Amino acid sequence: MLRYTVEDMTCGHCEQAVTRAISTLDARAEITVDLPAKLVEVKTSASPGSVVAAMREAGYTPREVRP
Ligand SMILES: [Cu+2]
Repeated sequence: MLRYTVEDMTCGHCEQAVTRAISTLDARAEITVDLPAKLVEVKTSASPGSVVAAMREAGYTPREVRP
């Protein structure tokens, strides 16, 4: 499970854009977004680097949450 805080994800549109970006990378990814907490959890076989890159390309700034 990858976890990120995405401070610039501020509304439902952002949530959709982030979700779409990760889904485009891995159509089978399981994505959970907690918008009030600005938290994105991703279960994917894609590499963490590619997940971060996908969100950045969509215009957002993810920071990894370390366990
Ligand atoms: Cu937004």
